[in-house]
Amino acid sequence: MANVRYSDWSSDPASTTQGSQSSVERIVWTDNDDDDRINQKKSFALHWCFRCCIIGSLLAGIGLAIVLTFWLTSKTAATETLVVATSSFGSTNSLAVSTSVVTSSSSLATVSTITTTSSASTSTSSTSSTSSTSTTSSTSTTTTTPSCGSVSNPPGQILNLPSASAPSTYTLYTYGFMANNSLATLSFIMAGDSGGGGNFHWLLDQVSVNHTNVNAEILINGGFETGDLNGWTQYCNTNANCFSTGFYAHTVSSPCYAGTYCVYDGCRNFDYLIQSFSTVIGDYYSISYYLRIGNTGGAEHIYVTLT
Ligand SMILES: [Ca+2]
Repeated sequence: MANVRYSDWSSDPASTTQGSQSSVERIVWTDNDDDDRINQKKSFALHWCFRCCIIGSLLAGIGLAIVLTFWLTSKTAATETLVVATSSFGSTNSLAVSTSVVTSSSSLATVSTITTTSSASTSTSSTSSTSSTSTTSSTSTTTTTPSCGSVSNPPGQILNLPSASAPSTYTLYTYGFMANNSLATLSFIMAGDSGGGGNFHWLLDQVSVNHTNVNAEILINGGFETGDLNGWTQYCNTNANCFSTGFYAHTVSSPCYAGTYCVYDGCRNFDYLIQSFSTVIGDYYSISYYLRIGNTGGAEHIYVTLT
């Protein structure tokens, strides 16, 4: 059986046997080499498939990690914005704005909008506080309305001058004092023509109160240059008390001591021209004024008082 099988390959049994054996061995070796190559190729392919799977899995994992990181980061930032906006304002409007931040990806632009709202509310509060502090000083002045008609020895006289002693040209009168109150009142109480014609009258100009500690004039319209009695208060300046319109104290333009205007008073009875002013207790003040009568021979009388 063995010779038949080997005769197919050689006529010399011996050599054939030996040669057949080497051929078989070669065939076996050839088959083994093919198998080895196939196995090597298979293992090589499997090796690379395995490596590709690992690399692909790693890349997919990295990509997934990056996507998850971005997603979680944007969600955290939006949540933080919501918390900040709600705690700062606590109003319904702010809550609506911050909710849109969560659904929107552009959280930075929305944050700037919230900042603008905050500054607006701050300026509103500062405006209201400013207006609340604007109402402060108001000085209450207590004045007593004098009785009209005849006047005799009023309090606080610094001048008591009947017509017999009155100058017919402008004469300077002065009076100095130290303040013992925070308010003082200078009054000119004048009576003119007792007959009511206004022929006999007083002329008054350049009234001044100087705060000598600071050398400052504190009277308003002491020279009457406004052309009226602005800054002064009048009493008893009525037709019934002064006989007729135009006889109680009012400004005229001639004859004046200085400037354009001065005061004329020809009231039949006494009328009052008063100005109050603030004083510093313990400080010194100097009162001065120019005075004369219009015509001699009448029954004029004037009291100047400081109260
Ligand atoms: Ca004047």
